[in-house]
Amino acid sequence: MFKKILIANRGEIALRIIRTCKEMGIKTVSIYSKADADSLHVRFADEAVCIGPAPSSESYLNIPRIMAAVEITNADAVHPGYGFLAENSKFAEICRQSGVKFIGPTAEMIDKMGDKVTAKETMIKAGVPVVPGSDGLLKDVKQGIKIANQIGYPVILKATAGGGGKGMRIVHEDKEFESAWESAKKEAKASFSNDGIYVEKYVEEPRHIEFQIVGDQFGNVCHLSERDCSIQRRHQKLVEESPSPFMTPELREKMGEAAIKAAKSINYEGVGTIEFLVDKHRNFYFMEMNTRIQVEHPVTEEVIDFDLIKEQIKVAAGIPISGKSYFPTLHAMECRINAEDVCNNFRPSPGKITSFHSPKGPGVRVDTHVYAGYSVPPFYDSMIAKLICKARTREECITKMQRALDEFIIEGIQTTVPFHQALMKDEHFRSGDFNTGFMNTFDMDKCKEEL
Ligand code: MV4
Repeated sequence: MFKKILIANRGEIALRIIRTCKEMGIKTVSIYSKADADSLHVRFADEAVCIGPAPSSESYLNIPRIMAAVEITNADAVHPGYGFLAENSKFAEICRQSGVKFIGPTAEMIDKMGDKVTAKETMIKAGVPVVPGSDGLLKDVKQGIKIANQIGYPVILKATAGGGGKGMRIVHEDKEFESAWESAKKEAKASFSNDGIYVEKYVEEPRHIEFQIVGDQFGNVCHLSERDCSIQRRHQKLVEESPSPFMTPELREKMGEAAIKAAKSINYEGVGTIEFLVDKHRNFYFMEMNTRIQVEHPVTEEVIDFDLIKEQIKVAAGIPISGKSYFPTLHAMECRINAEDVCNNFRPSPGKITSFHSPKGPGVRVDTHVYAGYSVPPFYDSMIAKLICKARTREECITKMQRALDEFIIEGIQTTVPFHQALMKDEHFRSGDFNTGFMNTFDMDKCKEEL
């Protein structure tokens, strides 16, 4: 087992990793930027190294500085968390070459899934369902229009280097195709320095359902059931839950099997997520694979009573998994609490938290790095806490979430708590009748009544 893990991250996930390391008897090293000197991840780690000024490019994204911290502290493994360098294959490779274990998959696995056309080809070979579309990258507009007519409009143009919605365009007819193509290409080039575009049938009003998987170094893969992440705004998830209200035992069986096939096809090592689009007829299609621990991992931890960070560290250390898959027997839901003003288009609201009280009680978990007196810096992600509730049924879980949201006191900044309070009252949400388009029609004025 590792003796000392350097955590190449900040915020709640850095704390989350430190906690598991402590329980496993592993020493921890935090790195931090000048903006994070007062952060709890700095206080709770055994050692902490300031690696640079506030901008991520000079701190949490700066590989040479992080490697210097690894060297001076003699850490034998690096945990990247999520975001920052978690899916950076260069970083994973530099760690490997330096003799430090990157807690996650190999650079090759990251690259295979990071390029969407390669990932899709890999899934087709593995027998995992994908959305019908072009066979690889599109050469030109003419070929694109031809394929669009074969599969039928509407279609969606996607950047092969994409993810998170950048370089994506929905096209309804031939005459829209060229301008969509030009702007998708331009956006992809600007965002990823890669303007490769492919096309597929546009799945209307899909649900986003993802499967948590774990693979070990011996080729064993299991799934830990699904999470429904359909409540999103501009590709930012707001609420996640497990099980999905749309799931059936038959569908879970089929999707779980496909998720395992997907991970096995690349000999996947580590924790990962297979994202699927699910249409209203319960057809499902591979969308992307995330080769990291995700923000919403606690939802799965709560429904199957599992420490996913511990599992991640164990497989990285070469310990085999049991290989059996898990099914949720409880219901869990996570609300992301962001420092954002929901009445002003979710505008970031950094600043000093003057008063802070987090909800407690049976079935309530809060993963956070903030406290009264903490200043939310304007440089990073605006998520300040995750409120996770679990109960025996979805209905009880929502009731508990409402109770917990009402207990939250956060003063000095605006947060997304009022949005979640309004959402929990929404009839469509409560009945499980939603898809990824939900936020397009949600009446944000309802949040005002919660202030
Ligand atoms: C799609 C789709 C419909 N049809 N692909 C969004 C981000 C990127 N990962 C892929 N995305 C989508 N791909 C086809 N063929 C709809 C989306 C999509 C979406 C997916 C999941 C969650 C939220 C979403 C919001 C808008 C669009």
